[in-house]
Amino acid sequence: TPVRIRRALISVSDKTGLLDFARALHGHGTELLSTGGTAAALREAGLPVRDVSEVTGFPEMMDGRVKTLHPMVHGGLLALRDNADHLAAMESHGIGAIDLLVVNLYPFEETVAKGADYATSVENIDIGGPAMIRAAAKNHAFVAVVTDAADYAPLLEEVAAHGGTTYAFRQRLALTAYARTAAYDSAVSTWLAAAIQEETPRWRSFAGRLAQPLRYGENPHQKAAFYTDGSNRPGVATAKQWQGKELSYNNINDTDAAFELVAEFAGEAPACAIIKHANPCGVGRGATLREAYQRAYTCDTTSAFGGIVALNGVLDGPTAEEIVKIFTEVVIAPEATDEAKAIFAAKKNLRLLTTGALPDASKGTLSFRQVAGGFLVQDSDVDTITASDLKVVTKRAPSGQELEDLFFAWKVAKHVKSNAIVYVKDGATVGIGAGQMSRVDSTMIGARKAGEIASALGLSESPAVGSVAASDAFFPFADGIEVLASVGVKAVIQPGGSMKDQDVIDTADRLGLAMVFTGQRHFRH
Ligand code: 93A
Repeated sequence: TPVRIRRALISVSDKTGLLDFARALHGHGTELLSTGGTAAALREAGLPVRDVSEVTGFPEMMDGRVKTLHPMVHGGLLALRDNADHLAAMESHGIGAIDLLVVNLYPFEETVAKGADYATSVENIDIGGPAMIRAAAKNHAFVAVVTDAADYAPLLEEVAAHGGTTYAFRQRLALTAYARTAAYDSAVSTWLAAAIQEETPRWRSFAGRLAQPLRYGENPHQKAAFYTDGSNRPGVATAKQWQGKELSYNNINDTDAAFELVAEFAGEAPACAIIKHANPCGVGRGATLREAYQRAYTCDTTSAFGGIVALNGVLDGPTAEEIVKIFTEVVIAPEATDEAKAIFAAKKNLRLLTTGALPDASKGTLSFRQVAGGFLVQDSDVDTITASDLKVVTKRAPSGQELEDLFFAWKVAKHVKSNAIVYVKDGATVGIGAGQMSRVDSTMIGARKAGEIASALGLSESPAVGSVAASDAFFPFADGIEVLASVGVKAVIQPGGSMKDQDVIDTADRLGLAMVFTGQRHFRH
């Protein structure tokens, strides 16, 4: 039988929706107990409310650190209503049963995100709230616990329909409650790890916070949700969405891939990446963002349709005008001008996200991959190379322009699924081969893509002629080098380290290619 809500304890930092909810409870005959600020808000709205301090017989003390941590509260939450001993204990100590707990916690995550100092952050670690939440959730056989304002309406509907809360409903609230306290403690742990610059605890603190249930997952028959990790890294998780439909699972995944790629070009010339299925189909830089976009688009005009566009600078009007010429799912940039926003406003479905800043490409977070029975955790791939890391292995060294393009190609290759081969000419990709099981296939696909640009633009020769190429991992055989040379590639960047390196170097020398080894690989699966 449903549990009638005779008494509710309400203690909320975020008072959104509180008054209507409390008024409705009062209307159902529920007695309201509250802590200081919450009680004051209810009283001001004319609702009858009892102070927890009256129930405990202790004032709130130590700056509020101790308000609800008392047997009169915890006994009322934890007592089993069908246990004679528990009932006797309640009776002899005058403990009243609490049937509903409504708590939202001190805003620790928000406080940290605002850049609060250490002491302020510590003071925002809620102790009494999580203790009550966990107590009420444990006793879900009898007690309902609401930790999210989104559950106010469902709770009232439940009460209206059943005269109280059903067991199934309380179970659901309990699991939400434990997810919340787990994420909360995880945020504290993550913050503390960052504050003391200790890497190890990060590995233990990955209970995320539910940010948004998604309509579905990668496919419509898969349920999905979006969780944030409390790191506040600028990106799709923290972005402001100005317009367009809700982001989908695939949108979020692709938008992240796009933005992390352009973050490689922070502080450099305007750069743009267009992503499809988590791979770039074009990356370009230019004197302006508009030019960077055009050059990224030109790399693969077919695949760019319905793509995700990321920019490393402020989206301006001219760039926006260029982008709206074709159908694009999402545009993400650090900022957007009013002019750009006005141009996008005419495209209702186009989602515009701004983040305020680019993420620091040299500082990663953790990357997760689920496998049956567990998951893999690793640092995200943040290593980069400088000129001093490069080893010229061929007779010919790359020219200055080639070297610049090699660096560009290498940065892009890091963001392409393996096996990755990236052709670049004058600061723009001209062919990308991604996700093949053999490296030579990726090499041929990239070359074919370059050929398609030539026919699309009516060029007499493929832009692969005179280009450079990056390979995310070593060439196991010389065949890939032969393909590159046959389409006109002049210089190659790759990790090196194959048993056949000598063969690969000899082939490059024979075909007049310059080649550099990075000693570092960028697998991405
Ligand atoms: O400082 S606490 O950890 N000590 C407590 O005993 C306690 N009890 C409730 N914080 C405590 N709370 C929190 O106070 C609740 O989780 C809620 O976030 C907040 C509500 O305070 P007020 O009603 O004064 O606005």
